Amino acid sequence: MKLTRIELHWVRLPLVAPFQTSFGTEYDREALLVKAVTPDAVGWGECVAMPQPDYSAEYVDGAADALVRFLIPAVGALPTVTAATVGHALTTVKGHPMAKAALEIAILDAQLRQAHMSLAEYLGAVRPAVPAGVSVGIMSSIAELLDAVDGYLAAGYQRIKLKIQPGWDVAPVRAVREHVGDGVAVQVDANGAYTVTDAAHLAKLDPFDLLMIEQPLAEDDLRGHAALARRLRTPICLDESVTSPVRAVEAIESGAAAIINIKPGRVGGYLQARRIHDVCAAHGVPVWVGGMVETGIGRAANVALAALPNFTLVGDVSASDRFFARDITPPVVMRDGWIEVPTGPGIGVEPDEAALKEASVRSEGIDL
Ligand code: NPQ
Ligand code: MG
Repeated sequence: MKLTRIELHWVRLPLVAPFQTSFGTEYDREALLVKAVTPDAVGWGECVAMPQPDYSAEYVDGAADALVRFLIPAVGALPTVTAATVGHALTTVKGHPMAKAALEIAILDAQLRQAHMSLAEYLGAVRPAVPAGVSVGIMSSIAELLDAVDGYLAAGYQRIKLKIQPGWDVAPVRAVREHVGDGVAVQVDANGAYTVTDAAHLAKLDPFDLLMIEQPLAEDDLRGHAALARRLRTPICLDESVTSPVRAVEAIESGAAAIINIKPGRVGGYLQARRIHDVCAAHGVPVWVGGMVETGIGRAANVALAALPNFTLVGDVSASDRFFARDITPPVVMRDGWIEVPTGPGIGVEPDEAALKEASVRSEGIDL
């Protein structure tokens, strides 16, 4: 395949409600879309970096700069390109996994459209639909939280994830567990807001039968997570800490993680995400697909990934309307708590011209 042009599209979509986590409150989603053009097909990818380096070191304009100055020229220099060789061509550029992931999936989407194959089939999907889970932000009161949880359960979500931080943890979790009863799957995510000295406090979450506590400590603190795991009954899941297959094995073997959240952007792409899925399977560690408030482009691709065999836990795989009144693609929808795996070529969706135009902030094209 010959790449002839790459386009970057900056978009901004208003959120249906503010989304607060331990690192901040978001009112809209500013995202970066990558379009790969070949003589026979075009493909789309989404860079999941946020406007500021709050979740990880990457941020939208930094990712765009890395793409324009280093990543796009590196793949543009290849005489011919397939998705399976993109990762290797980009190894000389350190870091920037979200930027790399977006470029790789745009190229893979174009390649699969040309081959009339779905991303799900390419990756090795084994189920036609995946269960939908939802991430619930930090609220200003417990009453407001219980209302939000009720709404998501009524909509059909099969698992609730509560965002926590110091000052918003034991009381809201207790309130939700008492409100929903024993039968509902609940887990929490701290986005690294605690330190290992909070172990005794976090152990107070143990009575509430949580599926897991996600990323309680800092990204680089595997040793701390392993120490914390020895103090908690609630299993620890790592998100931000797991940046590669090697890191996944370290997390598992050190006792830092019993479960792993896989986000293709955080680990440098869907192919690397599959490798982490595979090493976790080999270690008997279950995984689930995380979410980064993706538009329909990234969301559809995540649904395909979630259909692989070792994605046995419910992911942050929600319908488009969890976040957006109007998505830039035909919306990802949930029916009876399930989301169908796209079967069309590539990621199975493309931007709606009018919706993309409405959300557009600016665009840039690079001819190769
Ligand atoms: C997580 N995601 O698992 C994150 C992080 C996160 C769905 O909880 C705008 C863009 C807001 C990306 C908030 C979920 C976000 C974001 C949180 C990502 O850690
Ligand atoms: Mg997380």
